[in-house]
Amino acid sequence: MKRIASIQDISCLGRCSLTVALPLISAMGVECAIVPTAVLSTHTMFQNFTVCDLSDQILPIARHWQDEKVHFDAIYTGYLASAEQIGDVCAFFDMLKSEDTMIFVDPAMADHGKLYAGFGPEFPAEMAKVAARADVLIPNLTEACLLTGAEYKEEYDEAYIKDLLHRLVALGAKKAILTGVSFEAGKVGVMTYDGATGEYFTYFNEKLPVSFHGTGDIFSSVVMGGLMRDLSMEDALKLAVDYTLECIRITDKNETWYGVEFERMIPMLCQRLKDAK
Ligand code: PXL
Repeated sequence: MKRIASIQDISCLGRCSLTVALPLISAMGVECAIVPTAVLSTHTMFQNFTVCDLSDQILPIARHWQDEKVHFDAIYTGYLASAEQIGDVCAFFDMLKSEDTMIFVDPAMADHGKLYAGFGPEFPAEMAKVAARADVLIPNLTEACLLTGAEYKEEYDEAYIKDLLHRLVALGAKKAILTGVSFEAGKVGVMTYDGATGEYFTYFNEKLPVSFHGTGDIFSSVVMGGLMRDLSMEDALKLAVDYTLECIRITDKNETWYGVEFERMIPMLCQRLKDAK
């Protein structure tokens, strides 16, 4: 059985980060060890959320696991709670990455053109240090612009997206996956670029006229799980696009900040993995 470590926060309520990654990656048949970067009462779109920063736990956990000679097939980073944690997360890679460990980085810090509450303007340059270490880097358009200094646009063409992908690879990432890409009304999906082969890949499905919190974490977790279950990158991305769409489709549209009802669609994930055999 494959084993990964996921480094992100616990938002106790609101279906994002570890409360999404842990159940989805487990349901996909992959062990998911966790390194909580902080405990928040909710994600940061709620008002008056509490935060307990766990920066001082990252290196002690890493040292213990190193002593235990734990092997990870991937290390998946998501929301990091502060600029001060970035060095420790990079040290975590150095301590626990083996030759065959995939570094999978979702630079969860922004959406819809804006940084999440609590991050200052210096944060993206810090996150870029983690992004530089990625075998797979999976930002949305806002995060890609903040990481690379590109202008954020809501209207764009394929040349703009290709330029962003090249900039992400120039940061040091081996493969870049841009999420939330849309070239025509009613369709949304991904475009990827592999710096080693120079190949692009795109996949789109229906775009529903609603935006939910936490869907980026669902998307990344399914890609991570799919890759660990030996799906090709293309098949892992198709599964993530299709699964995220179905989760949005079935969810009550009045409660967007509680995230999507991904629990009800877990059988679809298991079925698609079975069909892929
Ligand atoms: O879904 C990304 C995310 C993760 N963790 C926390 C967040 C967010 C998005 O706002 O606030 C704490």
